[in-house]
Amino acid sequence: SGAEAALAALTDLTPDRATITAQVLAGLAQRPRTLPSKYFYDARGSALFEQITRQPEYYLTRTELALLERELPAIAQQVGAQARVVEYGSGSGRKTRLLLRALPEVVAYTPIEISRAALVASIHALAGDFPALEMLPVCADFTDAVALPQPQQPARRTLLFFPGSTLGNFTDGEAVRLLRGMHRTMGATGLALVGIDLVKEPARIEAAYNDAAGITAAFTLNLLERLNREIGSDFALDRFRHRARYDPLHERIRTELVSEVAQRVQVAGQRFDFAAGEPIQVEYSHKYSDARFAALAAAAGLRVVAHWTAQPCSYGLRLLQW
Ligand code: AVJ
Repeated sequence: SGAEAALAALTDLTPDRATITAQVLAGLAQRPRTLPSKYFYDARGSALFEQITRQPEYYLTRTELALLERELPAIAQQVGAQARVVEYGSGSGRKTRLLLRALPEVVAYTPIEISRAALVASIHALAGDFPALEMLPVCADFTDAVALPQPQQPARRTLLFFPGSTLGNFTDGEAVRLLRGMHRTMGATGLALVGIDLVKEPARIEAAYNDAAGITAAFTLNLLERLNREIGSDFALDRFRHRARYDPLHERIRTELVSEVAQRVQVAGQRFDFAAGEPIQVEYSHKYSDARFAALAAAAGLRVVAHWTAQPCSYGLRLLQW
């Protein structure tokens, strides 16, 4: 079947235990201490994220899906036929399905996803809908330089799809580095379609990261559970709590795990002492203005060639070119 062929072609560069351990130890040695948000996405983390996208407060996903549905004919016109689609952080593949349906004669699809469980599930789902499509999946951290598998048929251009405001999880310096990498991946004739959450009423943003059902809190705490299981740490899950606050100066949500008591944690044989109330910085979710986003793109040698914006929960799709 299509799914079997795709899974046989899977490039597996899943971060291993040594890589995760080294990055976690480096983050915990910093002040303030940090943990990488990319490690939220184990099988349970990806499932919790899907649940977040269905919470009433989390406006991002439903706004972006509606915007995509509305603007895909215009996007398809810009991209043209016989594109190779590369997606960063493909997750469940829900948005991919809309895109692949709208683009004419897609040559191949390469999802790059850090969660192997999410990647395999999305391949099964997409293979059913697009039986003739060549899928070349890559399980990897897309911030690493990854050599992408080449399609059998030549493509007219590469479309790099980076939805979900995942760019917002990176600081400006990291975002520029990532956009430069995308620029290299898509080449001179390529395009990038990037989804970004836009600045808006802070209360609305804060609510999205503090849903009443507590799914986001469970998602954040799952990071500690994952590390306990995979790298041999002993974080006490009932002694850290999720905190997400909007920082208007940097126009971003800052998500932290706050140590509720003074405590010692062992991580891969090293000891870390936490004071009562001490936070671990785990995630940023930047909210962009048009000017700020255009400046990031420009710093990476890219320019915004088309933009589409949804209201009232303002959210944008931007098409970038060399
Ligand atoms: C993965 C970027 C879409 O930052 O909004 C959701 C991750 N974190 N709730 C975001 C997330 C907490 C999310 N993205």
